[in-house]
Amino acid sequence: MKRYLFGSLGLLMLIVTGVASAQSIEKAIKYRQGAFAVMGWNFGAIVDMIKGKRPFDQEDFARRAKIISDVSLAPIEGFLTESSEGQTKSKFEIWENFADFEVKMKLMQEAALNLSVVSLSGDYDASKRAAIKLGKTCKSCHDEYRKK
Ligand code: ASC
Repeated sequence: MKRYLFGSLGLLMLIVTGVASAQSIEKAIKYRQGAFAVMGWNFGAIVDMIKGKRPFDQEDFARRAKIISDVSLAPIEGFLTESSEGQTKSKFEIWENFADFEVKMKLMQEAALNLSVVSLSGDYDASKRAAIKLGKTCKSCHDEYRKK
């Protein structure tokens, strides 16, 4: 009877821990996706400005670039545990090549900071170049580590 009771308790604890870690993985996925959504929202507006689909407004451009730069520091934390299952486009390869993933994330952060600084100058051409550079760092990670 005792053995049965402790056996069941152990199983229950395993299930509870399993559900808890599944919940924290789900939260981590939502956290990084939220950060990318903020970055994508603002970069989309910046891309529209450099494509002439929206008037170039230096102040608005710089404000958005600063948001992207600040938020670019966030998503890496959402990748700390292996989480390529579930509602995510993240490939398992991220965790197989985590050092490379971190380097790519850093290059993106640097390009975002550069865009933020350059956009303060009001130099449209330099801002455009900096935005294209940032877009390339987004793409290099997506090509390798994001499911289609
Ligand atoms: C965006 C966005 C991305 C990047 C990428 C750049 O606006 O949402 O993921 O730019 O398309 O290559």
